[in-house]
Amino acid sequence: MGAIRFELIKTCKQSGARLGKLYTPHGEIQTPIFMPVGTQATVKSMTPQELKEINSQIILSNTYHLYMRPGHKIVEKAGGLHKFMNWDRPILTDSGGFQVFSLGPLRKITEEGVEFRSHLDGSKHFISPEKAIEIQNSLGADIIMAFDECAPYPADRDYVKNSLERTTRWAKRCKDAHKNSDRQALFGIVQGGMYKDLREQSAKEIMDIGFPGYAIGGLSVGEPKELMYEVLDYTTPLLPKDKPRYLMGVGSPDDLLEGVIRGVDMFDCVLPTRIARNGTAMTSQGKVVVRNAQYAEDFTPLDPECDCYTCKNYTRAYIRHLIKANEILGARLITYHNLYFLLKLMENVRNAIKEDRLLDYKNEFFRKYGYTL
Ligand code: PRF
Ligand code: ZN
Repeated sequence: MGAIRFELIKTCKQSGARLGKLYTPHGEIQTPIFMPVGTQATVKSMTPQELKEINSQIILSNTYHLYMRPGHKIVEKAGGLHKFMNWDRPILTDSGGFQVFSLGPLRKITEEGVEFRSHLDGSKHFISPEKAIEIQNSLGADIIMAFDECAPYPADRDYVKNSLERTTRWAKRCKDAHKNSDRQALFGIVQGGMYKDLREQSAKEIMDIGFPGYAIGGLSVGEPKELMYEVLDYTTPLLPKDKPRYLMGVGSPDDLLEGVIRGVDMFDCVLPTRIARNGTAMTSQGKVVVRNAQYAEDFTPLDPECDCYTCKNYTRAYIRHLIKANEILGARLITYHNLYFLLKLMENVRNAIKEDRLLDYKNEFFRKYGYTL
């Protein structure tokens, strides 16, 4: 018995998008879904109670950060990540591969794994595929990720080919090291950069190893949006229809719509929470940089079409004041709204798929929203 079961409910006749249900040890997830990011075992500024209020079904956390601080052994002692952070719904942990590679000059990649210096105190550490799984087994998330290498963009073919082949060998080692496959589903990650034949090679190799779900990594790494859509156009059809598909690190409203239409079921991104903290809201009319002077006397809500707690009770002028004064409530109120906005968008997307009208919904959304984010 595996840890999860995926049910493909239907495919939208107009767009090809998928509607599904993912059953996990901590409950069901309606897909397509957006996963708020809680890097340090907290979705910045949001209590689990608030996350539930806005219907977050699953959140993501990070192996690398929790390994460095407070340490996976402490989280394990607490009874696992769910208990530690008081979140009883599903959690997915990313493997740390991507985060470690983001450290730039602080890291060295070998066949064995990645050596790096801590972003906190400069101390030396080593993460191998086996270690990434050991840490994720201690954290106890419902879905865990293979340890991969995300090639930078741009990167030449030889580099990308070597890196995807190492990612395949690491994926096999991750599967062999995984101890809790009855409680935690390990997803494989397809790499291959922007090269069609390399995406095909990676998808085949990762699928040959066999996983209960597949992620598409190596996208949204600085390439033009059109190129990402093109890679998705040929990559998602390579993946099995009966398993969930997760596009890693993607979460602007337009990318969510374009991804869903290309057959993606799961997304995560720091974008809504990150831009909230510097005073930017995602709204039905595009992004509103509420920090700007033009909103100083604007006594309307962040998004007039939104019915979240923030929009029902506070004005742009007030939230702008909070942000300018560096008051933490400002970041909290925008974070709450931005996550509500994306989760609501995904709910609307699921309803549109049900009724075979996702392309109509997308066109209507873009007409109002513009293409600003
Ligand atoms: N691999 C992993 N995590 C990721 C990515 C990846 O390629 C990306 C790429 N956008 C985001 N997060 N393990
Ligand atoms: Zn709102």
